[in-house]
Amino acid sequence: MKPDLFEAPDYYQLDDLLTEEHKLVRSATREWVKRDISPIIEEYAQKAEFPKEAIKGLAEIGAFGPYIPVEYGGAGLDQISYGLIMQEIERGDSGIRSTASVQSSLVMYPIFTYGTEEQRKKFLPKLASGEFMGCFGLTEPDHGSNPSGMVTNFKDQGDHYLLNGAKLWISNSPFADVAVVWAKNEEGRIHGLIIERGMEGFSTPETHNKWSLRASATGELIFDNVKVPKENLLPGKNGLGAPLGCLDSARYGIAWGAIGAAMDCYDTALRYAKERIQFGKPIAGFQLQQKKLAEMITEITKAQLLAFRLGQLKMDGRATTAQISMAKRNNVDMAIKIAREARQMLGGMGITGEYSIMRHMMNLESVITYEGTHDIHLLITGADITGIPAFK
Ligand code: TGC
Ligand code: FAD
Repeated sequence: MKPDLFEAPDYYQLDDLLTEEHKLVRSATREWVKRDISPIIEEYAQKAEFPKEAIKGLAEIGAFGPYIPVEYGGAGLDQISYGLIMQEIERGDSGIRSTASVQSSLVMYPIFTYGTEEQRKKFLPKLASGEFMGCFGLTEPDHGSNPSGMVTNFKDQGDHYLLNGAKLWISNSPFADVAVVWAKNEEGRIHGLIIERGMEGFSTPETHNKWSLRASATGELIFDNVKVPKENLLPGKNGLGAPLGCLDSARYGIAWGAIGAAMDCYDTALRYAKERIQFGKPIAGFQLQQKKLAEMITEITKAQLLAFRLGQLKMDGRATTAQISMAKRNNVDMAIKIAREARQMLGGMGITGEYSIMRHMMNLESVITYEGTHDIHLLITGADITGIPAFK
């Protein structure tokens, strides 16, 4: 792969709106990605393997629980810093960002928000340091967009619960030490349970043959009469709103992350277009190529503004689920379109692993699907503005 010469576009001088802490957090993450991810990521994506050596670095830059308080091992940062970390990591690779998203928003967030003090103390510091890796089990083979139909269930056996069922498409499951799993009790109410590796009847087979997110490990969670200690139930919230609350946090991170992937594609295409000579001049001098580049920077700038304002709303406690949906949907769509255009600008070279664009493009096919598909997010906006849910 070519050396990482990334220069971040900031067409509307958004840096003026960032604090010194935001800039420090961003530059630490950017430097780590350049040093530790860019040189290795193509090889790991080609061999479809998660680079486990990235775990230590992710913990050190504060990517595991950026906004979790310091007393529980988190970085104690604000929501804009969290977004910037996700942006910079996804600039390197969506799969690495996925690992950080899952650990922070889908494992640490529910334990912090819905867990007991004992659960927080037991799990959060180890998750923040990367000693424990986590995964989040909501999706099932027959219930993806419609998680309320889930069939995974647990029964009260007096001194423990008995868990049965299966989850599919679970990021990090093949190597996770703990899984936050959503299952129905005997009354059909959804609860979160912390499942630990080693519990009898719990297995995590890996899903192979992915053309997307190849540097992220994806798998199943299978529960065959798993005895779960009662203290592993998350007591703070139940019902579908509990997992959906975690998704709000993860989707917010993805809205920022997708900007990173788009910036990398734009920056690569711009540099290539200025250097590549055809018909006696750089291809950047042709109007058709300029149209692509001009549209890319316009869309990136709009996405940056959307994410920044959403971050402000989130810090004020005013960001709604529908606002987060809009940003996730818009920014991932923006990124995938830019990746496709940028790929074409590199001609044949664009399909090789010498450049990051094709990898981003394929990764974004997962990002546009997980955490709510493109169409589900449109329906969330539709329901919000009309007051009429059209899901069913
Ligand atoms: P609906 O009737 O709308 O809501 C059920 C209950 O939940 C409440 N609620 C929320 N609460 C907190 N936060 C939110 N964001 C909430 N959204 C809704 C709601 O008020 C209601 O409460 P109550 O008390 O009345 O029961 O539910 P629905 O069944 O109609 O579904 C709505 C729909 C389709 C939008 C929802 O199910 C959905 O978002 N589906 C998409 C599924 C999804 O996103 N799955 C993601 C799986 S995790 C993943 O992909 C990780 S990828 C990891 C990586 O980054 O690698
Ligand atoms: P389906 O729900 O079957 O949807 C198929 C198509 O139908 C989609 O285009 C969808 O938009 C459309 N559709 C569905 N319902 C409607 C409707 N009402 N109206 C109009 N169109 C509709 N899940 C987890 O729980 N944890 C994870 O860590 C996780 N990681 C993932 C990693 C990867 C790489 C991938 C690909 C997925 C991951 N997922 C995870 C699962 C992901 O959230 C689901 O794939 C996603 O929610 C869609 O569910 P589905 O694949 O079952 O598609």
